Amino acid sequence: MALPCGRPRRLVRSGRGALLLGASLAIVCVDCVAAEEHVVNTRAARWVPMVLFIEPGDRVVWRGMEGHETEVLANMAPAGAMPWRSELDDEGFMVTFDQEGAYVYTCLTHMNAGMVGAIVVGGVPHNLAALEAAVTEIEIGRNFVQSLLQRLKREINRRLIP
Ligand SMILES: [Cu+2]
Repeated sequence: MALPCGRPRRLVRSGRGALLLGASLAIVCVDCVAAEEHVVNTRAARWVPMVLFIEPGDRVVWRGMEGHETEVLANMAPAGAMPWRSELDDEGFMVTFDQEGAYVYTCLTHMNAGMVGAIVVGGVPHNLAALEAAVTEIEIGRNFVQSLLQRLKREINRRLIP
């Protein structure tokens, strides 16, 4: 049974079907968005990848965190989303993203060196205008966040808009 959604599927046998011993095992598509885990790495004072596209329910794990921390920027996440902030050196820090939209984060230690990144959850984010408004509130590293948003929009156009 294949549904044309292009996402991995979690298949389970129903209890009743399993009892039928192969006569006709009932296999149902429970959900078409089985959670995936994505890795953001560090390379010098950069996040790799700088812009990451994921689906709701997916997890992001930050690696190579020695000397770094990850923290979502104020007002740069979808309304109602849980902000995150790791400790310094928190290798394997992990966030599960349930809310759709775009998130912009930094390593505060290296914000003035341009260590900013973005995560897009779901389709074309609904909060781009809010992100652009919030940029004006940033004092240190604003130009880096501005160029990140330009890159974010380019990648959205390339990846999400047919
Ligand atoms: Cu850093």
